[in-house]
Amino acid sequence: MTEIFEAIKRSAIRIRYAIENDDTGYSQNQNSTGDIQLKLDIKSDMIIEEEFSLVKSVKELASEEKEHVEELCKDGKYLIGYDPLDGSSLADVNLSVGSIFGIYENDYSGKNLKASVYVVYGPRVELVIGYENRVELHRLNSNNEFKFIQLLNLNQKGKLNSPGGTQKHWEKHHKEMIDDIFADGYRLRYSGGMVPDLHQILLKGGGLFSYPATTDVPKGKLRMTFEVFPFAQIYELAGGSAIDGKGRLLDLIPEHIHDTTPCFFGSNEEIQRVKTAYGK
Ligand code: AHM
Ligand code: MG
Repeated sequence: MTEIFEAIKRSAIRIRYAIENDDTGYSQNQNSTGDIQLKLDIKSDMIIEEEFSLVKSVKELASEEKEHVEELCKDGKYLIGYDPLDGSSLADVNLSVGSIFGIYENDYSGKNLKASVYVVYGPRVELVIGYENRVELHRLNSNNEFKFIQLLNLNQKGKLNSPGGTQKHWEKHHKEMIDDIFADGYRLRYSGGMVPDLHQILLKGGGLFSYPATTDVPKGKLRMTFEVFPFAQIYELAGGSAIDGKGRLLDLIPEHIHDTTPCFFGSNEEIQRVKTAYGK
């Protein structure tokens, strides 16, 4: 596992350089979700593939930017599901973006997720690892080395609310729940990038991030393999919860690597509110 974390760190340093120096415009290509890819999406994907191709324990890659899985080392043990540059359309307005990695064994189901990592490219570059029983925060220093900073844990209840999805398409029970949360004094924090939004909630001790099913997108927007499962594991290991409205996100099994799901990540009190609202 250490050599996988090291490959992610090397990728992150190269991606950071590309974000700072490359063109933030669109390419001519579409990804399998139908999004037009940015040149930075393609470059970040290529960097990650290059770095993982040096790691013998990596059997296969599944990328948000690739239609099909890609076999690397046939005797490898791990499958990596990753989003090379999540929130990439925020790079041209200089907001934070991120990379997300799930390290799986056998298949891309939540229960076979062994470790999760994300990187936030913001004013500073930070890397969070969820592995075994803990969540670690690392930060890139001026020598281009990631240094361990601290363990991360969520409080039982937080103060921040990040409600995703187009509001005019929210279901009635979802809107009522979000209104209730704000009526209790929670503050709005939503940048449009799940990496910085979930990172903020994690570092500030708690709150709720939601990307629900909506009338226009009934299965939600965020993808299980590359985005949802890694954050679900990190939130659970930090002492919080992650559900789809009914049950635990990590109990889901995608039929296809690009499958999406409604998702809620947060500290336990806020997730209890979601269960109550969705149980109605
Ligand atoms: P992307 O993988 O195409 O960048 O999309 C994922 C992003 C998440 O980071 C973010 O939470 C969500 O899309 C925002 O969607 P919306 O613009 O609907 O709020
Ligand atoms: Mg994404």
